[in-house]
Amino acid sequence: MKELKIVNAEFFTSAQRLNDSPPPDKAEIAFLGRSNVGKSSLLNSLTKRKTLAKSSSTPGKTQLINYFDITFKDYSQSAEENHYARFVDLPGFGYAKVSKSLKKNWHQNLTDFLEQRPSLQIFVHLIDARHSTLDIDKNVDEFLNHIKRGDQIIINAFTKIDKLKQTDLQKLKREYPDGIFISNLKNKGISQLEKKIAIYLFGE
Ligand SMILES: Nc1nc2c(ncn2[C@@H]2O[C@H](COP(=O)(O)OP(=O)(O)OP(=O)(O)O)[C@@H](O)[C@H]2O)c(=O)[nH]1
Ligand SMILES: [Mg+2]
Repeated sequence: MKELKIVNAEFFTSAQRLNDSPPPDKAEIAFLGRSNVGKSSLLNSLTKRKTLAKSSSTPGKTQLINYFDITFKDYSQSAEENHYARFVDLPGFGYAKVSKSLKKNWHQNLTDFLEQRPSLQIFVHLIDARHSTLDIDKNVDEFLNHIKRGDQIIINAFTKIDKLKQTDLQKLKREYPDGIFISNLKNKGISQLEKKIAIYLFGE
């Protein structure tokens, strides 16, 4: 049984769209979801680097496709083998304070990227645990299930569970038995997500 942990994370590069993205030469994990849901914060939690991805209480903080090089170390082996992947922090869906044409442009860039990037292996769809039934998230889920290739998986990550009552959290967990339940504030669900990503990419 492998014991994979993230041991290093570095900013690699930013892109505006698929066309100016770096060569797809590593397995990639995309973090997507509504603006302000906690995508950049989750990336920082996973990598234990508080300021690696820029997070902000103002929605619309992440405006580019940001690539981060991630190193996993396998502690189960005496040789301590390394594995490599790339995290992709994406702009949020549904950010209202930009012009209509810019919004349309972003949307096109995002959907093209999600649909056509050959190296994408995992979609981590972040959903605010307090608002788990919004139309926009249903649309994202439908879209992802529609475009998903055989070699890809979708992980539903419910964020900000520290703001949820225990009874509501238990209900949500029953509703989504395969979900991951995250608090970046309280460091909950992070190692579970790390493990799920590592097992999918590099095996048990
Ligand atoms: N209470 C609580 N707040 C959180 C959590 N995760 C993120 N936040 C806060 O939510 C706000 C948005 O976080 P970001 O990580 O910037 O969200 P984002 O999804 O990257 O946002 P955009 O880049 O604008 O799309 C920040 O003020 C964070 O501190 C969490 O688990 N619990
Ligand atoms: Mg962000």
